[in-house]
Amino acid sequence: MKVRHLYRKGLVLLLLALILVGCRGTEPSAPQTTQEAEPPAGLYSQELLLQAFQTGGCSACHVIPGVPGAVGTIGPDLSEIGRVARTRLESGEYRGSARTVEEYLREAIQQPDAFIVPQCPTGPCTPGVMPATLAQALSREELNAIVSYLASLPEGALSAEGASLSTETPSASVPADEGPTLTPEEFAWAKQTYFERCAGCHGTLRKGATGPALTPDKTVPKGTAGLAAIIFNGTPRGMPDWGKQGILSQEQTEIMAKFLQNEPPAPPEFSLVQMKESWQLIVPLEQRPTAPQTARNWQNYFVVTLRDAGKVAIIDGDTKEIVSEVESGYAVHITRMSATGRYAYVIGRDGRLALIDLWMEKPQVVARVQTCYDARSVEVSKYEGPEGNFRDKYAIAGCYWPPHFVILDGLTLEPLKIVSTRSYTVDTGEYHPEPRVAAIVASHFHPEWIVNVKETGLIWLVNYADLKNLIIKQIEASKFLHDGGMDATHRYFLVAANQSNQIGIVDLQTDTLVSIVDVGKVPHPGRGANWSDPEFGPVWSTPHLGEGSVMSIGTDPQGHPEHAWKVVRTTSLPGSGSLFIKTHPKSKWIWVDMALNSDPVLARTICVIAKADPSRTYKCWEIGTYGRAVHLEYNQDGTEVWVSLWGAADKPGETGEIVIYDDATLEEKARIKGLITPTGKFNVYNTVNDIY
Ligand code: DHE
Repeated sequence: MKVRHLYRKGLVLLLLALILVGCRGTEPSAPQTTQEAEPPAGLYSQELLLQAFQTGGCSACHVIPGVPGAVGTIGPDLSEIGRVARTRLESGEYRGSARTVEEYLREAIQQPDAFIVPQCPTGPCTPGVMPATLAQALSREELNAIVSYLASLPEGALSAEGASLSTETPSASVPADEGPTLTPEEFAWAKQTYFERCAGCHGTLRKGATGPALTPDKTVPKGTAGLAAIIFNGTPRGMPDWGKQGILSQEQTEIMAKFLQNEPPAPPEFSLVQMKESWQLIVPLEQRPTAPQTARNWQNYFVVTLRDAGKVAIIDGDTKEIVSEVESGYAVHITRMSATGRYAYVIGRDGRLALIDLWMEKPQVVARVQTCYDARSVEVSKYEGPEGNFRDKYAIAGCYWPPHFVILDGLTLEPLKIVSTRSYTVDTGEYHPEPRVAAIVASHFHPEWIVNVKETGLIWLVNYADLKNLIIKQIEASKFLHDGGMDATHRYFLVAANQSNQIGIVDLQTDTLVSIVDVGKVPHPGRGANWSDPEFGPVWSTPHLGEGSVMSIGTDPQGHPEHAWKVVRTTSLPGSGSLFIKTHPKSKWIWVDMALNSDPVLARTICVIAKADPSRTYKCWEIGTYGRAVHLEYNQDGTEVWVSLWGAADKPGETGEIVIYDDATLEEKARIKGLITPTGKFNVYNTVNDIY
């Protein structure tokens, strides 16, 4: 008689023996020890088994067949744990005191560090990840049920067609409205922290994008312990290890885990009227300089995000001196330049937009406005041609919450027009209440912005020639659009649909979709890198968050039609977690980071690939002894590469610096020290001219 048949009846007799589990719990009940005599196997219902896995939070860290949502990658895959445990016991590799598979599994749950298996999905398994308190969260019956079930694997695995345990609707037995309770203080803290740390990837309404959805139907089955484990330890697909980094305590990860099991609180809307009320014209046009007041080469300025200081530093690329430090928005994100290069537009995650005049002797903010509560992108109007001259005329800010974009006067930031991006997804046509605005790029072919609407997967071409009769063309691409840039001719725009593992390509001359290309796991190009491959001709490259590779796509349909819009080359990197890649037309190298790799050494390592031999990396090295190496930018003449060493604002001596390399020799030239969490750096000339 097959075990799964017994499950269907709700009662099962398991006879098998058991291995290592990685479940965790926090709320103590009766402590259990290996000394206690336990029944060898149990009679238990599927409801009890489901409850047991949920209480232990096992699915957050492990793959467990038949258990809904158990696809965790922090601990070992338990698909065949019964058999694996038996082999381990027989091989002599095991060093604990268990004699049977069941004892082995029981020990793994009650004393997780008694025996550490060598390999976890992300690298070597380490002690202390699976808490010893797990067993305290489980009743004796629950523990027995887990042990018995795991011991039966793989033969005893529940089938997909089996009982509710193996369905895709895990919330069936746990109603979504039964989230754990929090005190008002805990709730307020979690709400704010979620906005600051989590909403960027998971969405304000928690419907998911760069990170998975965190609605109660998904989170309740994982349980407080399981969610807290993920928040604490991170995941190999790019979720930061908030606990291990020391940013959240164990207690705080548990409060956040409870918050996530409740319905997300509805955030407020933000109207054009509110925007206008927030608008400050600090230096009117007539009081601004009519010619550069500085003798410095302002076109070689770098505007550097000092993320956690809420500031940008304006650094002279020639002398490496900090010319000015300017207050901008909270957790400042990116800067773009006006078409003439004179103005810098800095957007903070809080939606505050600052306009900086780089012609001033000491650049300062000349206008401010709040565009929304949560923003990531800003761009300017760059078009000059038969359809008019729009250089420096408009700016556009793209928001995560509310999901909209705003068109503003380019010289004063007066808000002119607001457009919601709420609509229907490209694949199934479902209504999405929070389609966030990701990258925005200005076309050189038409008076248009390319506005990438993340969750719906639509690329909107917004024609700004007539704001009163706004024309928007919607191009069907792929869901989870995030970041991207142009090819070397600026005719084509390539954007990562990150969780779809695809790159969407648009022809900006004809305003049509060219292709959607499959790439590796979670592409993250920044704006990408354009260069000429010795074998395949002009290509645009992206690295990935989810795998250690750079993929290059042919971009020359005229000269190399056989390679156009195909991945023609994959270059391996030593690790995943890449955020940015960069090159320059004059350079013989392609530079790439691995900033979000969970190994601290790789996180501060950068690699270069030689354009002459792109089959492998030429050289990789650590740029410092702490922090993460992130984002690369060339100086105006393409002879230097600036890399940020992203430290921690509260660690004196390790807050961050910029390391400058000679691009010809790859030798270090200079360090600009004592910066607070430098991340993105935007060279005026290269940003204006889309050189990357
Ligand atoms: Fe970014 C670009 C969104 C986290 C540094 N980032 C972008 C873009 C988007 C985006 C949509 C493209 C803007 C454009 O071209 O118009 N970023 C997000 C997020 O949603 C995410 C994943 C999570 C969040 O909560 O914000 C996120 N980003 C980060 C960081 O943690 C980084 C590394 C550090 C920081 O300063 O915040 C970071 N993002 C950057 C940088 C760019 C960027 C430096 C511009 C790259 C370029 O060369 O153009």
